[in-house]
Amino acid sequence: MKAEILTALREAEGYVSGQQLCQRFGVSRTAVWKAINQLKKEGYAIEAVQNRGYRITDTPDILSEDELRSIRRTAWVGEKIYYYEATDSTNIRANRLAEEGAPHGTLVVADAQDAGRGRRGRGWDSSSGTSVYMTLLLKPDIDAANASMLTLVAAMAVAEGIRRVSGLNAQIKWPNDIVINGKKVCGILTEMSAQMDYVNHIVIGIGINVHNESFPEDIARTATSLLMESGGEHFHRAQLIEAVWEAFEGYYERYLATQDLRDLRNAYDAGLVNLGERVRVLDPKEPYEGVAQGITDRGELIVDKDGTRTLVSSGEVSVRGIYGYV
Ligand code: BT5
Repeated sequence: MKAEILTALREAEGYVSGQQLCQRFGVSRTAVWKAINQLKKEGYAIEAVQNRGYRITDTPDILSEDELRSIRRTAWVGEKIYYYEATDSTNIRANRLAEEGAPHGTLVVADAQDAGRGRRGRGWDSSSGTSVYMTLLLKPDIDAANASMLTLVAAMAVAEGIRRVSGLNAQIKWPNDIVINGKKVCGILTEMSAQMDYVNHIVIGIGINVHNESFPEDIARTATSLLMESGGEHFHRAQLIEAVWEAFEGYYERYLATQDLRDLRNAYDAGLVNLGERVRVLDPKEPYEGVAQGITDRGELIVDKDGTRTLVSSGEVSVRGIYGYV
C-alpha cells in the first residue's frame, strides 16, 4: 500500500486527507498513519497538518520497490519489479528469475552489485548509493539471430532517458556505451538463453553512473557520471529508470514490427557520437582505421575504409576513436 499512498500524494495538488486515503484503499486510519510513518522513516518528507491531511514536500533520491512502483508509467516494463539493496549482478538475478518462470517485462533493480559484469568477462564498477544497476527480462517471440540488435534499442532508450531527466547531451558509442563529453556514463550488457532456433529469454542489463564523484584509477580517465557532467547536480534515480523504460517501450515496438532497425536507424545515427568521425576498428585479425558512417538495418556499424565500405558486427570487435576512448 505504501507505493499507492506515494502515488496518491504525488498526484495531489495540495493536501490529501487521511479520510480520502482510507476510503481509496479501503483501510483504517491507523493503517494509513502507519504507512505514512514508514515512508517518513525511509526518508520521504511528508507534512501532516490537522484537518487538512498529508502533503509530500520533498522527494529525495530513494531507490526502493515502492518508489519505483509509485512513479511507474510504463505499459508492460516493470509490471513485476524486484529490488535489491545489494546483489551479485542484476543480470545473474534476472537470468535466475527467468528460469524460475518470471514473466516478460520483469525488471530487476539494485543499489549495489558485488559481481557487476561487462562484456567478455570484464567487470562493472558497482558502488552503492551512486548508480543505477538494472536488468530487464524479455521473453520475446523473435529469431535468435535478431537479438543482438536489442542492445542498440536499449542504447537509444538510455540516451533519451538521460537527456530527458538531466538535459545533458548523452550520445551513443556503438554498440553498447552511452557517453557524455567523450566519457562513458553507461554500459549495456545483453545476454541470451536460446536453443538452436528458439529464444528462451533475453536479459538487458544497464549500468548508469549517476551520483559518482570519482572512479577507481583504472577507469578514472574514461568514466563519468551525471553529477560530474552537470557540475554537481543530483538526479533522481527512480525517475531516470522510469524515463529509460518509457523510451524503451516505444523503440522496442518499432524494432519488434520488423525485427530489425530499419525504422530506428536514422534516429540511432542522429545520436551516434562517432558519426562522420575517424575510428579505429580493433579487429582481432587486423585492426584498421576508417570513417564511421552510421549503422545498417541490422545494427552493424558502417566504416568507410579508404573508399571501401566495411561492416562491423557487434560482439566481434571494439571501436575506438583515434584520439582516445570515443
Ligand atoms: C559494458 O561492458 O559496458 C556493460 C556493462 C553492463 C553493466 C550492467 S549493470 C547492471 C547489469 N548487471 C551486470 O552485472 N551488468 C549489467 P564493456 O563494454 O565490456 O565495458 C566494461 C569496461 O567498462 C570495464 O572493463 C571498464 O574499463 C569500464 N567500466 C567498468 N565500470 C565502469 C563504470 N561504472 N563506468 C564506466 N566505465 C566502467
